[in-house]
Amino acid sequence: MSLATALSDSSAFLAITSNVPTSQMNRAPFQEIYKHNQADFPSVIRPVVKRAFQPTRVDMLPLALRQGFDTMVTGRPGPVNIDVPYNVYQEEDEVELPPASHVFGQHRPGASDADVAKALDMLADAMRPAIFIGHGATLSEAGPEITRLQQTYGIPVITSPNGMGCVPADDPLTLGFIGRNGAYPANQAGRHADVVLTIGTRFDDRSSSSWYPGYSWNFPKTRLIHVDLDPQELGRNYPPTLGIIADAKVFTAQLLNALGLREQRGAASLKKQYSEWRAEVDAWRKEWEAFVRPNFGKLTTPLRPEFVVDALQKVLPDDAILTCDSGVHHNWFMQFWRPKRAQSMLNSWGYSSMGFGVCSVMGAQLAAPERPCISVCGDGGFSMTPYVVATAVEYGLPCIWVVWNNFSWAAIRDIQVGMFGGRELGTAFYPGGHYGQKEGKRYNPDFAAWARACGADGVTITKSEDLAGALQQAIRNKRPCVLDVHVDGEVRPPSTGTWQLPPTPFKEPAFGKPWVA
Ligand SMILES: Cc1ncc(C[n+]2csc(CCOP(=O)(O)OP(=O)(O)O)c2C)c(N)n1
Ligand SMILES: [Mg+2]
Repeated sequence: MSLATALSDSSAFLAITSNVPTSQMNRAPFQEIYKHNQADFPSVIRPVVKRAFQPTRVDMLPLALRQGFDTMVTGRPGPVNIDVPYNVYQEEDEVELPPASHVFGQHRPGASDADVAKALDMLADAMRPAIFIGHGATLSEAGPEITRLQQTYGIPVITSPNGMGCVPADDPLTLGFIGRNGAYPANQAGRHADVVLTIGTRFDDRSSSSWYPGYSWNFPKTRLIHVDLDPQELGRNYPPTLGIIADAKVFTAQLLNALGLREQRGAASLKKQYSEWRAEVDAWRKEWEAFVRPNFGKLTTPLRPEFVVDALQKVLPDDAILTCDSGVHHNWFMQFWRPKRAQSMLNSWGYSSMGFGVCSVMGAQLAAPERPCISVCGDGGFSMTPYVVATAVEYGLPCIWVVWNNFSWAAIRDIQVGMFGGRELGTAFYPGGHYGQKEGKRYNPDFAAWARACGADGVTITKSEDLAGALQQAIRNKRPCVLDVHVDGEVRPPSTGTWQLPPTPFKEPAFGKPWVA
């Protein structure tokens, strides 16, 4: 599961696994997978790693380690497995270490001059350009260059959740996420743009309204410049007008350079050329704000989702790291969270693995001991991996879990309710199961009591007024803490695009409507 998550989210992750002693291979000892090949664990995980290595002798280790590390970090990063038989850990040999890797810090391919010139021509011809950035932009640390492109030329930027934080959260040209759970101005800009420059994105179903024309995008009528380090991603879902295999940071710097030279040579200002478009985008942004903002301040029991997002936004310092789990709580954060720094909102995007947000907060805290690290996770996800609290206590990690407790697997319940005329089955938690449902009572373990049993702090929050103070106190305490926040599961995120699990029908957006170019 963690390897699949790492593969789909391009995480350099070395998994050292262990296998049976070589002398026992094919004898079916304890824990050997042997049906088709001896010690065959690498075959089990092959689909979810960039490469699996199985050094069966000590003298094979240096090369396997060197190749494993190189594979993990080169090109598009990803997980690598080194599977080590038990005896290899203990045996000795005279080995020759290969020379230091030539890979680190190098291999950042740029675009050809001809392609940079083509991209520049397309932007110069555009009246309604938009930039769409994803995880590739984050991993290559292209934020400063993309921000310069955004601000110098006045181009709106749409961000996938893993691209958020690369551009300034408070810039009016930072439009947020696109697709069903995106922000209205992002979908409007996506479907009305005449040229889209996309950097390190995949156009998956969630960031494209399941590819239905006019909901988020209008390719191929909209011309597309698609930049990615991974050739497999170019043209997967939309054929680009111009496809460029390059590192996000290197390419953006090349483009900035070319654009700067063009204006130095006396070309008309592109920022001015795009000014009408910016006014349109700004009007959409204001329309959206006027629609959503009133719900942010409502004091309710249980709490309204928007209130929770807003309270975290107000209380958490700019350097906080948020790790999100999978579920409807994540949809609310995709739509409304505005991370202030790159890599400060960590998501399981491609695989959407429940438990990721619950556990990854400890990794974040280990990597950034001085920064507040907060997991926003569902009651369902937290129930899958509650042992994390004990681990955090053991290692003295002051992580905070905001358990978004809506007493259900709400993401799944919402699909059922939407598709089956308001009915649900097995997706909300009641004392006595279905019989309890009739009485209207809800069930969940007492998560705050569990935290205290582990030696952490635990607070239950049922009133809006109590959330900000409890969160501030938890940050001050610098101790692991669970805030069990009771959130209203009947308030659903307003869709601004669409999404479909074929063959079930898709829904029209709750706010705004499609526009086919
Ligand atoms: C490991 C895993 N199992 C199942 C799913 C499918 N799934 C996605 S969201 C969800 C429900 C999540 O419930 P909860 O954690 O309470 O979050 P909520 O949607 O209520 O905010 C499920 C079962 C998944 N993404 N990952
Ligand atoms: Mg839930």
